Amino acid sequence: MQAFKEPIYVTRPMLPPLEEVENKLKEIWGAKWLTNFGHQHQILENVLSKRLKVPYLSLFNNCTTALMVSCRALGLSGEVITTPFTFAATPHILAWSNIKPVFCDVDPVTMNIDADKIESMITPKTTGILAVHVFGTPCNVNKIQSIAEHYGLKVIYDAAHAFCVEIDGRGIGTYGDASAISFHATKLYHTVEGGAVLLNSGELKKKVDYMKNFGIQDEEHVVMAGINGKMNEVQAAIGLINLQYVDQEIANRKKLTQIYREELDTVSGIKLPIIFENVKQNYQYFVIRINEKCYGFSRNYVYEKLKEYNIYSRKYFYPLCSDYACYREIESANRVNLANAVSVGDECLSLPLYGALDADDVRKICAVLREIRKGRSN
Ligand code: T4K
Repeated sequence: MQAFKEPIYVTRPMLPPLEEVENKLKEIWGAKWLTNFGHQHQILENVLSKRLKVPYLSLFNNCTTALMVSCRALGLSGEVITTPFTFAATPHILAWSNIKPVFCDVDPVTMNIDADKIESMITPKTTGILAVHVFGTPCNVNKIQSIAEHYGLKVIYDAAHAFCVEIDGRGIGTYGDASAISFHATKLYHTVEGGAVLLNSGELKKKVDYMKNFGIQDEEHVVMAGINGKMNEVQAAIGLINLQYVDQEIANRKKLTQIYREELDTVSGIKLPIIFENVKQNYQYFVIRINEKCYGFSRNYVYEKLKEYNIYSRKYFYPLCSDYACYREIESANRVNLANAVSVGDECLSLPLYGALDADDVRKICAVLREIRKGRSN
């Protein structure tokens, strides 16, 4: 089979018509207001809170700052229980606040933190749980909530991947004390770089808003120590434009996901992502798991082999965060206690998925995956 002429990346950003961006820029130029809670920012904050079905939303310059500020606003310290199967930002935001990340194994099905293992990791120093809705699949939110209530812990969700995800019609951002979402260019919905904190409490929203603006209340009052986490007007404007196109983007991805499912359903050794009937998915990623024994080749082999066809899949999330040099000495980073995370990290492969991807290209990627398998020895 011939390689693709042009590289096929794991994702491509949604790009709205350039004239619309130019028009918005003209509006911003006219207003001479480029950042610090301008008109675009105000509108986006309002529309997004409705769209994501959350009572309060605070825009940020990215999801990492949104997580850091959430962590500070909720007063986390000491130890926080988290997952090793995530992007670097998750444990890093703890480390940057002098909080020790405590790595808990994941559930082998959802690939999210295993709620049944959290309790055994709680110590007198534990102040919270930082769980990730990895690839947009919701965590076991009810179990996590009951553990948190029982032990007096705070819950933050890293909802970076979970734009518009709902459980039984309820916005994913309404679970826990705070959730942070990413609007990075590689995400389904983006503001180039950006993010938001999603909240149930108006008091907390006020605190988060101060914290992302140096703790400034007004010209003469700085009420707490803060940083600069603000989203600017150009980012917010791109966000407003992209909102008009995001439903189409989701619909396109849904179609492509169905093609992947049909084409790969019967390929032995390839496990498809699980579907939960009560969850509204966003089709952010399409992540398969490759079982070396049944498929005949390892995930790493497939990843390299796909490159020969000009297909750039990604090993999200390998290596595990617990294997990073900065964390591997932590007791909980011992791989013996993270068996599910280790296999998930070794088997997952994110295949290309974005709205502008051609359906025939998806069929060809699947054909390549079938072709690679044919080369096995058994
Ligand atoms: N928590 C979790 C669970 C996360 O996954 C993330 C971010 C965060 C927190 C933090 O969110 P932010 O602070 O970033 O808002 C990418 C993203 O940079 C990162 O935001 C994302 N997770 C992570 C999963 O993916 P890389 O290192 O894979 O990005 P990169 O530059 O290799 O891009 C991937 C592919 O996307 C490229 O091969 C081609 C394509 N691409 C990328 C960019 C930036 C484009 O076509 N155009 C572009 O402009 O991290």
